[in-house]
Amino acid sequence: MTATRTEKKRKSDSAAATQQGDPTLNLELLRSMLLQRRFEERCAEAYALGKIGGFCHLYIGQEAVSTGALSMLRPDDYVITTYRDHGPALARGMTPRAVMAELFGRQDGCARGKGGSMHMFDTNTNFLGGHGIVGGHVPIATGVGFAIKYRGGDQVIVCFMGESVVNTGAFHEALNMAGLWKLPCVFIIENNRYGMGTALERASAIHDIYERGAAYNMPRNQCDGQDVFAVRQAVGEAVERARKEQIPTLLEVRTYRFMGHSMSDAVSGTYRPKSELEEYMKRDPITLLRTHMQEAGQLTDEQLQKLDEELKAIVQDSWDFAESSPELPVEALYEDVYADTTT
Ligand SMILES: Cc1ncc(C[n+]2csc(CCOP(=O)(O)OP(=O)(O)O)c2C)c(N)n1
Ligand SMILES: [Mg+2]
Repeated sequence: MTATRTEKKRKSDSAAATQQGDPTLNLELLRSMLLQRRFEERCAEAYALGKIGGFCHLYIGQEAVSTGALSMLRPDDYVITTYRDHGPALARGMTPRAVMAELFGRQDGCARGKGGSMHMFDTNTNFLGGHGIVGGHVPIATGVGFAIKYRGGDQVIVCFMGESVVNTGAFHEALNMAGLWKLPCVFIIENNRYGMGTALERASAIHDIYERGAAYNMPRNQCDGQDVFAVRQAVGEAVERARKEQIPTLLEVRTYRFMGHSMSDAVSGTYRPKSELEEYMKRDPITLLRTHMQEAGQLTDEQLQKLDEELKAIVQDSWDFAESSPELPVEALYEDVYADTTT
């Protein structure tokens, strides 16, 4: 790492440290992360019971990325992500009911149950999906960045992606255009070390993948994705640059998924040593924040238990809501295929 980059990282770390004293903010962050965790634990259960069908990729272990990043946005900003989208959808403020009903394939889901796990969408929160094609959504993010600039707005778009995305052609085209045209995009690589069962080192010629930003003349940075404060700091800088100067950023956030790639593979898998998983689980983002708050006297055991019970009840409510929501009739298959642009 060059001196400039080391300096940049240190700046991020120290500024992040100064933010850690706000108990109200910390409680909000904890709440957001714990909601995602409790929600997805029940998703795994519902999947095993056959209530959720199709693909289902859990976000467990990565919650500090969604919560940290999206806590730096305004409501009128935009968010787009991959199929690993339940966590970001909840962190953006989509209701657990709309997300769970979508997972259950029911008509009160955000996409009327037609999209399922990989396709959370919500116009109220400017959450633009939930995309199943690896790399396919990155050009959309660039397009949204272009639209913002064309209309003279000061919003930004945050685009999450896995680290495997950086080896797709769409990534290069989209980042080149964003860099060339100076679009207000914050590209966040959630580097959880694996693309399905393939380790980053077996797939990418370089391993500090934020360096790829150099090819697009883009500011770039790397931060610890298990530390919600570090994510907030790094994303905050990128968002400000995008909003005020319309300069895009490539940010690599180092994280880890605690579950398998999707519900179809085992928790650990044969592609990664159990000891590695255990080592990363010691840096559970929720435990890190919770411990920080407890040590700072910002959270008692009773408060934590109360919060946890409240969130479990919210998730149970979303499950009950999803179960009671009807399935669409078969004829509805032909609806929502084309947009009516005549009205
Ligand atoms: C174009 C394309 N190729 C292959 C796949 C199959 N596929 C689904 S997820 C995935 C791995 C992606 O890994 P990464 O980008 O690191 O994201 P993560 O799953 O780790 O969040 C692959 C290869 C796909 N969905 N799209
Ligand atoms: Mg990955």
